[in-house]
Amino acid sequence: ICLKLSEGWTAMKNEFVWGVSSSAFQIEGATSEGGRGLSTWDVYTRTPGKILNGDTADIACDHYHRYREDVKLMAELGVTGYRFSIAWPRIVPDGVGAPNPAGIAFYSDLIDTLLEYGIQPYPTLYHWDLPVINQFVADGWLSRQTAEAFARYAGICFEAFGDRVRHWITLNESWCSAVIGYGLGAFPPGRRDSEQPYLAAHNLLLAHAMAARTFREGGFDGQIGIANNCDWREPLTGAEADRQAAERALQFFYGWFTDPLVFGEYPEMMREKLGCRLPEFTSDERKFVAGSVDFLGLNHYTTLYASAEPPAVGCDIGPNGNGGMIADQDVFLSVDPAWVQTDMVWSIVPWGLRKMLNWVGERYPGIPVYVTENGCSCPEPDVESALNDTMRQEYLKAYTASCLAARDEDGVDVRGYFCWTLLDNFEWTSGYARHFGLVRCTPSDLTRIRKGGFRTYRDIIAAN
Ligand code: PNW
Repeated sequence: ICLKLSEGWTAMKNEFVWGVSSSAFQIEGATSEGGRGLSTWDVYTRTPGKILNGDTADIACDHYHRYREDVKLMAELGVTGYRFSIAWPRIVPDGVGAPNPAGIAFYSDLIDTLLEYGIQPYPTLYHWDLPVINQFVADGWLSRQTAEAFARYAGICFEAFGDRVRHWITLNESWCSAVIGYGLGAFPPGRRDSEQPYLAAHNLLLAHAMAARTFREGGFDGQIGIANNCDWREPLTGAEADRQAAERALQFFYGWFTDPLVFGEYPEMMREKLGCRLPEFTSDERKFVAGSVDFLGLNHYTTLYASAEPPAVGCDIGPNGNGGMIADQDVFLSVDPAWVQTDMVWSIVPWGLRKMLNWVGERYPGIPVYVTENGCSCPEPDVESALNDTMRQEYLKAYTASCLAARDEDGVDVRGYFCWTLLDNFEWTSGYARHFGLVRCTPSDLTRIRKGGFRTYRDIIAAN
């Protein structure tokens, strides 16, 4: 019996998915090839002053032409899963009209190539590249029309790739779409508003739920989930007020975008605090919004302290801190000055991932979780520094250990870990000045160069 049990346990452990994550806009390039339509990010990157050094994603990693080489790199790494995103403007160039066969063919070939190498595809349907028409005609995520157009586009993907894809992710980091896009004004459409993030979030949630309904009613084989981001919030002190502040911060971050999809309602605390400023789901909507995820994704990078009162030190933590609509949560965020930071100015706090996974496991029992992004950007001005990426190597060892501790010691149902990311790429408003890759490449030298972290991650995967 013991032998059988241990065999069963080994089989379960072996099912753990080790993967890498990426997104279309950040790696593909070829922005005007293959019938691709324009996205809001194309327009934004071409607007002077928006992106560091005026970088654009027109070449990026040229993955559109080099995807076979990139899949080979993944095979060498030993991953069993690849989370990539499908560019909506490649599949439906004008957002709402006829599908584009060349776009469908590109992702179809990518999926076939992955399967040839025994790598399972985990496509994300929306990683921020909204077709411009949905922005300019429908006012983007402020309109329900965009959610409806998204569900239609999702249906086209299910039809085209559903015979080979078993795990679908609808939206990437809706918190960023809503808060950075409509609250802080740093992502398209660049709004700085205290109310729009709540409406954008509401339509994003409806978009997910409508797509999930299309998926389930279509009778496709497989599972559908979402990738929500959340950094850990640790109470600054043992005081009850700080514990509550940390809990509030987590509900305003992960709970905001997950509670409705599990329970059909925003977190009670948010409803109480925001009152009529928070949109409501109708009772009909609640029926298909609740229970619309088969699994949860967690994109996690860092940790901050949370407190009810301003802390004495370390309160200046940048645009994700206090202020704007973020003030609604009534929480002060700070860092421990002793924490080492990456060049995103994100602190390296590996135990935060374990606590975060426990929080997710407790709040949403019975739903499997995947770490859909986790990784580290290091200062790498040249090839030599990329080869000696000690910070990334240590980050990956510590964060994967923390992830596995949540599973093995705490019993959280964590099914996989996806490192962000395979290739150095277009890091949104930071252009090419940030380096998250296990492999170095730049638009001016597209040669793929394996970094030290590539070998570290390969060894972690080999040791399972
Ligand atoms: C995520 N923030 O972005 C995205 O899913 C990736 O596309 C991105 O490359 C990766 O993390 C690294 O940045 C984020 O300001 C962008 O809190 C900004 C924030 C968080 C995540």
